[in-house]
This record gives sequence, structure tokens and C-alpha cells, in this order.
Amino acid sequence: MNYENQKVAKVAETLRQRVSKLKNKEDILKAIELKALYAEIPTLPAEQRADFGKEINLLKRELQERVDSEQPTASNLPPIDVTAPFDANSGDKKPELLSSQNGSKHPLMTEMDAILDIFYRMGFNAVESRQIDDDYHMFESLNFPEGHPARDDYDTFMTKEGLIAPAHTSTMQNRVLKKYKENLEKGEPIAVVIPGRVFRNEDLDATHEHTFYQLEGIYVDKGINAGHLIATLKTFLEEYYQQELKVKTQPFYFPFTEPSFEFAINRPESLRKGTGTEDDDWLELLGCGMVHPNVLKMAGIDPSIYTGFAWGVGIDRLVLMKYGIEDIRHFESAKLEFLRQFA
Ligand code: FA5
Repeated sequence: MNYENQKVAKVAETLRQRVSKLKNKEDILKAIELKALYAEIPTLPAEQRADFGKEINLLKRELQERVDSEQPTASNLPPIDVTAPFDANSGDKKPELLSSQNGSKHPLMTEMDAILDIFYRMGFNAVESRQIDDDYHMFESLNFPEGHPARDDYDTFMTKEGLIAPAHTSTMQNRVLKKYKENLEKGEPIAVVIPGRVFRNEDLDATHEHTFYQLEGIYVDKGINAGHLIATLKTFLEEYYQQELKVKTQPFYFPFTEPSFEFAINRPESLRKGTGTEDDDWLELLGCGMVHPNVLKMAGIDPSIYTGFAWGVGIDRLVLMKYGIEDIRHFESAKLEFLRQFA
């Protein structure tokens, strides 16, 4: 910005230099030099006042713009990595933050986003699950009455106070059904997927982790049957693996679905990398079934009018197969060598 008036030009030069050094940038607008310019206006011959005043206003606007542009905002401040480990021996010194350029998204999260995108395209909403829950949501609301033997099938981690680290994302079914039941009154379905981290006291091996991710799905409306369930899951898996798949269901038991199924795919050659398995390799990927009438009733939905299906799929296992990863335990291992292959 060039100022015609020499005095204004000189003050502009001084204040530009000063503003870059000021901690509180706003203070520049109160600079003595600027006030002095304004104070000079009444002393000037009447015909010069307007031009002089205009130039000072321009200078004030320029300074205001500088203040605004140098104000710290989320986009011009360095990121703070709250998960960055710090040096415990650094005493009173503030620990250096790790450069965020060294980090990358975890492959399970990248895949979870891709999976959610497929369900958004099918018209589902997503609700995240919790990492700590209670007995009612883990068992009772899912039709496992007190003392039900199937409670023992879930090797849950529990606090002394009885809070539970959820062993599956089905803990969210009751909450989601209650939250969205107004949809049914409006003639719309309940169509929700629930991504979440789950925890089991398991014996670990190449396909079993103690901490893994699931994606629950629940769909309720009038006239829903098991055909809708199979078609939805088949469509999802074919989109995710980008190929046609043969699928089958076999009877299973879950207290919260009736009938219940295990859902398996015939693993095509491209998804058999390194497994050494043959053509008729059926792989169980998820549990599913028609929502039990008691589960609907507990959420205040009339099972004589509405029916629905639900499923729970292990995300880690889907991703293992997609990339031919030989051991599920790599995901939680924090091994950079493994993680950087997906960066
Ligand atoms: C369940 O967790 C049921 N809640 C699923 C369900 C939901 C059924 C809604 C009916 C209606 P299951 O224990 O079979 O079911 O686990 C579901 C999937 O999670 C498995 O098929 C598998 O893909 C994955 N999974 C289970 N245990 C492990 C483990 N230890 N490590 C990695 N993935 C696992």
C-alpha cells in the first residue's frame, strides 16, 4: 500500500515494522503515531482535511488487516498431538512434540471409513459404540436374562463396580432402537450401523485378538425378512471386495436374534493369499439374524407390526483377508514396520 501523504507513509512504515514484533497485535491500533495523525486533522486547512483523513483511514484498515491475518487460528498454529509420548525425564521443560508428519492413519480406521461409506450409500446412519458399558446393555436388553448360560460365552472384562468393556457392538442395539423408533412412526425404517472397539478375554492366535473392531448393523421396518438380511450383507461384501462372491448361512444361536445365522463366504482365489486353502474354502465372517421380538419390545417397538435384522462383523478379519495379512495381532502391535505399509 502506497500513501500519497508523506507523513502517513512514514507512520505506515514504522507501524508495519512494529506490528510484526508485538505479542498482542491489537495494540498497534492504539499506537501514539496513529492517534497523532488523527489529532492533526483539525489543524489542517479545510480543503486538505478530507484527503488526509481518507489516507489515515486507509492506514487504519491496512493495520487491522495485518492484525487479523497474524492472529493465531487453528489453521496457522502447529498441531498438538495429545497422544505423543513425552520424555518423562525432561523435568520442568516442556516436552518437544513429535512431528505430525511422522504419523499416519491406522489401516483399520482407513478401512472402517471405506466400509461406512458403502453403508451410507445404502442409506444407513452411523452411531459410534462405547468402550465401557453396563450389564443391562451387554446382556439384559439383548434377551440374556440373569443367570442365562449364554452369558458365559462372552468372556468379558469387568470392573469391580460391574462396568463392562463391551465384548460386542450389540450393546448399542437397545439405545439405537429407542433413539430411532420415531422413524417407524413416520413410515421410515431404522437403518443404523455401529462401528466400535470391543474386548474379549480370549486365547490369542492368528485370527483371535483380545481387542478388535466390529461393525454392528440393525434394520427395522414393516415386512422385513431374512432375504433382506442376506441381500444387504452380500451387496456390502461384494462392494468391499470389488468382486462377486458366493455366500451361505448356517444356523447358529444368539439370544438376541431368532433365527440366528453364521454368514460365510466362499473365499475366491484373490482373497486366499498365503493361506494355502482349497477352492471350497468357506470362511465365517459374521454373526447375524432376525431381531428377537423381546429385543424390539424392550425398546418399545411392537414386534407384531415391525420386524428387522441385525449383524455384527469383525472388521479386523475383513481387512486381514483383503490384504492377505497373516496375523491379526499386527494391528494392535504398534509395529511401525507393519503400519507404514499402509501409510
Ligand atoms: C457377535 O459378537 C454378535 N454380537 C454378532 C451379532 C450381531 C449376531 C447382531 C446377531 C445380531 P461373534 O462372537 O460371532 O458374534 O462375533 C462376530 C464377529 O466378530 C466374528 O464373526 C468375527 O469376525 C469377529 N470376532 C469375534 N471374535 C474375534 C476375535 N477374538 N478377534 C477378532 N475378531 C473376532
